[in-house]
Amino acid sequence: MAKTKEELLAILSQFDLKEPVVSAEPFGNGHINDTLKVITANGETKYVLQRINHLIFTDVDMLQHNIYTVTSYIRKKLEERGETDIDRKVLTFLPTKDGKQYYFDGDSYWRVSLFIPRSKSYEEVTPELSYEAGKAFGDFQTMLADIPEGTLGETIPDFHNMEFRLRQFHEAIEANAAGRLEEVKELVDEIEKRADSMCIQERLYREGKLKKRTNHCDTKVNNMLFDTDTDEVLCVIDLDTVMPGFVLSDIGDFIRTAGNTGAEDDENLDRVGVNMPIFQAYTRGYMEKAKMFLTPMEIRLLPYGGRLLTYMQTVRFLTDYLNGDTYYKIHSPKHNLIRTKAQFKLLQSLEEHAAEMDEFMNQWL
Ligand code: ADP
Ligand code: GN1
Ligand code: MG
Repeated sequence: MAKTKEELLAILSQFDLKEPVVSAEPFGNGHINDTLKVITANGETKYVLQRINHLIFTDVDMLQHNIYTVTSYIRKKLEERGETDIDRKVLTFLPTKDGKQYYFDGDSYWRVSLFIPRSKSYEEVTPELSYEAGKAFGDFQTMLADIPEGTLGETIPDFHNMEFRLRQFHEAIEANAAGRLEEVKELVDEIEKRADSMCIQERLYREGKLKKRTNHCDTKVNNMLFDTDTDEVLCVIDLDTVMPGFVLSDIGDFIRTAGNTGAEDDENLDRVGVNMPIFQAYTRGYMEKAKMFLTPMEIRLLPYGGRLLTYMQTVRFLTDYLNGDTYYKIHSPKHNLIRTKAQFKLLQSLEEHAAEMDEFMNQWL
């Protein structure tokens, strides 16, 4: 439900803001939450206001507790390293006037963070920026590697569990709620063909050969802020899904988004394919920071991570299309189908480049 300017200002007045604000305007292009930038009387953007999608993040207490824990933990690590300008290197969430981590207005949940000045996010990166991003996401995992087990909850249970995503997919096929099954039969077959080979992580975990680590779980290229002056990475953002999971998530989603020569929802499939220099640069940066905690098996599996996350996203978009578009925000009636086709095309391209990508990993094995 859209809010009026007055309603948004009333929501903002619940938070312990340091400066008076005059408006909040749409910002970013996420598929789940609503993000707004908050502007002060002298026209400066000072805060970011977000409406949490509580149909998806059903335990808002856990969500905000996780985010508070993660940001405090990273802040402490940055202080120990003697870093300066820390308010631009980790998100700062502001409490409400009664000391809570979010505000509930009767139908929606809201949170406010400090806007990070002189920063920008990218939808596309160069190999240089990709290398910086790899280091930053690797460092993010490193900083959280010693967070005690059990500290962070699973904000969306089984979020990147491929077996679970396939179960949801099969339920959607069974129900055929929107009557769209016939239209997507070929895509369904392509997904089924690969199902078994895409559940390696869950099997290795059950066999005790793979452990869970703290992951960001949404390492889309636009979930990172770069310094507008130096193009160095400042800060990892969008922390809703930071939780224990399998390590391939955080390389996989970056390859899926930044390592694509087309867009996530490109209608021109000729544009979609893997961008090898972006993959190589990201992997180099990531390995520089993460090599010390990765096992040889995890290193070997990193290119598989790109295929897995692209496959998972194909399955998730198609599931939503079959269900009648109940999860992702869509901008046209067939948006989820368009997204599915573009992700599947990327998957095929990743499959074609699998041997070359595997070979690239040999330098660390
Ligand atoms: P979502 O993707 O769920 O909409 P994000 O938290 O990723 O939400 O924010 C959307 C966009 O807003 C980001 O890609 C980034 O460009 C910008 N942004 C978010 N938080 C900040 C912040 N604290 N400072 C500066 N820019 C921000
Ligand atoms: C969603 O909110 P956003 O756009 O960062 C989704 C991710 C998907 C992504 C696909 C909580 O992320 O898992 O990979 O869309 N987030 C959730 O673009 O489901
Ligand atoms: Mg985001």
